[in-house]
Amino acid sequence: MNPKQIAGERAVELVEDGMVVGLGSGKTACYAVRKIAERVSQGLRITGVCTSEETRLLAEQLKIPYVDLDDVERIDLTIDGADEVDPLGNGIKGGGGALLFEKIVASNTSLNIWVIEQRKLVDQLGTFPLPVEIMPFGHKQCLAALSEMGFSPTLRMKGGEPFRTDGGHFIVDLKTGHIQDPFELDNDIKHIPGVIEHGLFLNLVNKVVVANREIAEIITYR
Ligand code: A5P
Repeated sequence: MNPKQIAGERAVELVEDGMVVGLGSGKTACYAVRKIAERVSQGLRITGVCTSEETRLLAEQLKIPYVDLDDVERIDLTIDGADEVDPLGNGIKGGGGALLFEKIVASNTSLNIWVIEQRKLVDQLGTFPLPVEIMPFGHKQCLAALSEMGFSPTLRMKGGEPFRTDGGHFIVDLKTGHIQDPFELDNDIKHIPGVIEHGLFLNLVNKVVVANREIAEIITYR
């Protein structure tokens, strides 16, 4: 079976009746959403909170009940994908551009679970380009500031236009190389005017479901 499917479906075993569940974005999270829909059709009662418009459309199509984040106090459990995960359970997310809503949802979740293929486990973060969500207003100046920090920023494009996030912002992908201190980088990037959020998810994930072609293993970090 596809490792993304194995990881996504394994994580859904942790979903319990009555939970408010964060529905992640990306291909791996999509397998989890489909599995949740299957359990809902068999009687599981959950309330979903979506991390992107794409996931909201999928939840709608699969008849998973969902509400806005503003309609709940807290999310019990969120299942989401990731692009890289280090040995301390820090990660890079946002390959699909949903990082802002994903981070807001993750920050308001009691149990965060990431679902990944084994190849995404790394010794040090930074091989995957770090997505940074920025304001369209003054984006050239923001890119210049990121360039001065030595990151060779690339404005993400789609169909000849800058890619727009669900929040209406742009995404810049940074070549950071191996990140020695992700907490320092978090602080440095956030201080640039125009930066909305970045894809470093630090101290946020509780469990990671890691899958290869046959099995899924669960690593608990915090
Ligand atoms: C969406 O913006 C991302 O954070 C995804 O969760 C991440 O890129 C993993 O995606 P895949 O599961 O599609 O690899």
